Amino acid sequence: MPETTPSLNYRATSFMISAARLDQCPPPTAREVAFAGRSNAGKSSALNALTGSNKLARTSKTPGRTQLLNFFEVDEEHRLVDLPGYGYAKVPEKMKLEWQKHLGAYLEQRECLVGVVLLVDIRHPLKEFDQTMIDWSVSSGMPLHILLTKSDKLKFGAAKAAMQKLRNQLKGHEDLISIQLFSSLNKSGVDELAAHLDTWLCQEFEPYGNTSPEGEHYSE
Ligand SMILES: Nc1nc2c(ncn2[C@@H]2O[C@H](COP(=O)(O)OP(=O)(O)OP(=O)(O)O)[C@@H](O)[C@H]2O)c(=O)[nH]1
Ligand SMILES: [Mg+2]
Repeated sequence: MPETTPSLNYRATSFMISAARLDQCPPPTAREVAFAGRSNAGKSSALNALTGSNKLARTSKTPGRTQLLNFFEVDEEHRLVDLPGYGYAKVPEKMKLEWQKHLGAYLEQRECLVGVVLLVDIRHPLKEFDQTMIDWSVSSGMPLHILLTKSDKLKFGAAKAAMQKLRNQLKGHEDLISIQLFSSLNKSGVDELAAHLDTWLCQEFEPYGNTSPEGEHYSE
């Protein structure tokens, strides 16, 4: 981390509000980083590990637990957002489409969003949703930080190899997309994540302007 980057106290994070739609999100008066990923990838657990709480964000063995956009305030000027998990098979199709619509609207229209943490279970790398997020990051210029979660499920060598393989797949996008190992269970990778968030959240504010993950401009 550059010496000039201030560090935020993620342990002071508190829950703000849940939103089902973009128009229910809090006013865009603070810089925001969103945590995205397939259902059950470990988004809520990672937020809890980062903030040193075991109940700030609700986690569950039942995929699809987080169905709303949950906003957390690190301080008045910095927020974290737990996004609904993508791809939970048992959710009715109509509900899935609703989620995708709201998720897409948030990602493409939220002007205070400065980066997205994409959580990927290290044992199931780059499913369709992950690839869509990567393509969107590249086409829109939105920085992406990939957490290979549940790294405790693999031996260290295998986890490193999985990270290297992903690095090779994303070669050429190093300026925009970074990758690290992460485990909420044994808290490994938490400091690296915090340092990365600091560089995003504490940078000069440049409003983000906007294409959807599908690369299309949003219109209502
Ligand atoms: N072993 C291990 N299990 C984890 C880790 N992170 C999360 N889990 C488990 O994975 C399951 C899902 O975790 P959540 O944090 O609720 O996942 P999520 O991405 O928020 O899921 P949705 O809200 O459904 O999208 C829970 O049973 C967690 O205990 C990890 O680093 N290691
Ligand atoms: Mg969750």
